[in-house]
Amino acid sequence: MLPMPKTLYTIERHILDQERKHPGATGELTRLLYDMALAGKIIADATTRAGLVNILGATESINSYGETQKKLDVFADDIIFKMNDHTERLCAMASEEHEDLIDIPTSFGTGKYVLLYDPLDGSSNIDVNVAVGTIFAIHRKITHGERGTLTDVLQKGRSLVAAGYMFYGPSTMMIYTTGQGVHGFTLDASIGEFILTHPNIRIPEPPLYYSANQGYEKYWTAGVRRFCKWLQGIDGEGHTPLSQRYIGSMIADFHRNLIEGGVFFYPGDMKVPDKPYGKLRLLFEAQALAFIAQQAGGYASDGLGDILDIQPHQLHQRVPVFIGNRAPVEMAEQFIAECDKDWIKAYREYRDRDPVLLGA
Ligand code: AMP
Ligand code: P6P
Repeated sequence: MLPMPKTLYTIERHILDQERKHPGATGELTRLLYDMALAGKIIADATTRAGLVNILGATESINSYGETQKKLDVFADDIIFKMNDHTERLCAMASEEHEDLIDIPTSFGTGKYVLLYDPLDGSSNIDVNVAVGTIFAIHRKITHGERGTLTDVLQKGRSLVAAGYMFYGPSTMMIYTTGQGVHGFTLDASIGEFILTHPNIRIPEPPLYYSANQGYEKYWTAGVRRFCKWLQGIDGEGHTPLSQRYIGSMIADFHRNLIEGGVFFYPGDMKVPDKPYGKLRLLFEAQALAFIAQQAGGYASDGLGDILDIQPHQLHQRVPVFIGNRAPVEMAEQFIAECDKDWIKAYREYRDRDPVLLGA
């Protein structure tokens, strides 16, 4: 039994204390956040036991990106759906693992929120026991029908009500924001509670790390290559190099830079000229982490501007990501503006398309 923590301030109490700042609140958002914490506990338990109960490995199914679905991400996706499909707090859901909008079953009523989630980000690392995570974002319903539509989902990150992630690492953590700062909780499995361990997280200065897959450097644009050299103190005024750390699980890489100071980037490139947008997903990964970074005093950019200001045009839209301390992210924007005119033109044509509201 671990020694009793000095303050037994659970995530449920923290969420409830935040609600008290909103006198007209009905408690719906509070209970939605509770449900996400519970889903995190269930997924954490399955993740730690995955190797024992043979839910490691891949299913036969392929997700909407053509990626083989790992059994654990199917399990995680199912847990989050079943946690939320009947609560009458949501008008729709959207998951990285589902091609289309997920409707609330007609047997249940609907509510005023939309939940977007990546049930198990970094799942390609599961079989090698590397930390993975769940990412979620919550928007308010903005259409007037009873059921949610794509219009309710394709909202700018600037409109988010809440966002967070569960991090299944040596400890299981849940980090979330509702626009009142960023707060981190560590699961005490002996009592089954997330305990406040990281109140009011602020990204420390100066940045110490950079995280990027330099195996792709040959495909990077000139501006991104110069940015990476700048981070190493090679290009520019030769400042102290940042240490390179790359796990290949975005939550793990992002979390280190949130706590220690640093920048993560997964840029767009010109390897495939009509796909200049990189790999990461705007609605299921980038918006939530951009909201968290902003609330922690950092910044997230697609290389041109704030990710929170991007108007999504499709559910599975991709986005280049530079996220962490504001100064290095702004340096990336500067190098790209100076060196990457062709890429900028190609990416803008993709990013600034009109929203596809089929099924709206
Ligand atoms: P509700 O009717 O309980 O869903 O809350 C209405 C609004 O009050 C929400 O959309 C938030 O803007 C705010 N709010 C309610 N509960 C919380 C909470 N636990 N943390 C932060 N904001 C909250
Ligand atoms: P690469 C995991 O598959 C993921 O979506 C993110 O968690 C991670 O940052 C990225 O892909 C890793 O991609 O191309 O470096 O293996």
